[in-house]
Amino acid sequence: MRIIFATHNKNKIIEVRQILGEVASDIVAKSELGIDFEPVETGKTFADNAELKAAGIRSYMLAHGMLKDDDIIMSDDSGLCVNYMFGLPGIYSARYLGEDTSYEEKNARIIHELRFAQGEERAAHFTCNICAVFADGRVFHTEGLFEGLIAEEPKGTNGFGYDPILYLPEYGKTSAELTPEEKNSMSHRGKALRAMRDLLKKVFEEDKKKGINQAAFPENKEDSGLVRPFQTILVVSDSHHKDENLKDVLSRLGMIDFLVHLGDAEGTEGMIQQYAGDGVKCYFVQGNNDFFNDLPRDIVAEFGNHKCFMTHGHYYGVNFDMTQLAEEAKLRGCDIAMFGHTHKPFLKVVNGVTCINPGSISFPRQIDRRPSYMVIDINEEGEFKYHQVYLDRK
Ligand code: ITT
Repeated sequence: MRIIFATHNKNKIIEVRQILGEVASDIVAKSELGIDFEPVETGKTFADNAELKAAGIRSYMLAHGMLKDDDIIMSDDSGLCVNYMFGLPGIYSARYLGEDTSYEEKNARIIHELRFAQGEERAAHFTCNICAVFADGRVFHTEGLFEGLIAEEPKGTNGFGYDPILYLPEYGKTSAELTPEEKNSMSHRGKALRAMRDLLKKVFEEDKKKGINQAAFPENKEDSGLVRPFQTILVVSDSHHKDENLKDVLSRLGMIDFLVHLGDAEGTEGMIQQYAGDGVKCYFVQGNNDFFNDLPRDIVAEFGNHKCFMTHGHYYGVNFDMTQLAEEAKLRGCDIAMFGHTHKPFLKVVNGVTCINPGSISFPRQIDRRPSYMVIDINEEGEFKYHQVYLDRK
């Protein structure tokens, strides 16, 4: 089993090896595998960002044929949260006052911001969230805190970043005055890593009991007997800012070439693109709930032998029937019309145009209320094979 840790920070890798060495013999930094892909941290929490990094690297490895069946991609996101500053700099710790500003300046500014704060008002903590994404798509998180007070002045030269200003009253020292061993034994990252070590031990034991073999992950297997289609399109719609199911589908589906989102992503298009991975061409159209963006109302694109008209559907009366939609598709020379909006799966040829709705991946409205999506396999001849898929949950 191999752990790939998504970091540039050499000190982190040393600490990770010390703590997770018990559960994994092979721990490498992503750069050691030559991965220079940098997922963008657009999340609103440490957990979001840690997961974006790990899931992004997993997608990259999958797309580049680098992912082994029993790999675990891990990343962390950490930062300093100052109560008096409403939790800032928090997830913006590295970017606080600008990425190129020195930590002398950042630390001096925080001390200045707290010039009227006394005693407990100076409370602050480092947070570290660690995310492990398994090759088979499972995701686990652990979190650790390292609490103290913002010092009156920076002290100490060990550590890095904000260490000189986190004062630990019970030791009478700042974090930068601790030895590396002392800091690791009580730090946020040390705690989160030890919690991850214990969690992984449990997961491996459970897997053993259930007979799950980490190496039984079929999507990479050349000899699995599965014939991979020439190209694959994942078609989804109406996620409405609730992306858990879509994330799950993306991580389990393995390699896809295109992702079509037929509207009402409600602002998470960037996250979805990251989850899909760099190599996946994503198409997003504007839904009736997509405000403040410049997504196109309709898209026409060719896949295989087909020309597809993609639209949300509210401009073409799809709640009533598909004739207007089919007419518009024909006018644009398309033989396939993809739409969303109704939250109900649909596949029917209407006036010579194949009209497709994958249903909603998050808020289904058909009778059984199961979230759904569609996978279209394209063979070497450019022919389509449609798979309407339902998730076994509400
Ligand atoms: P990677 O993202 O490449 O792993 P990074 O150093 O940017 O490296 P984080 O995003 O986890 O790591 O941390 C963001 C910032 O939070 C970091 O640049 C520091 O300013 C601060 N920080 C996190 N942990 C810290 C610690 O133990 N001591 C001091 N500052 C810390």
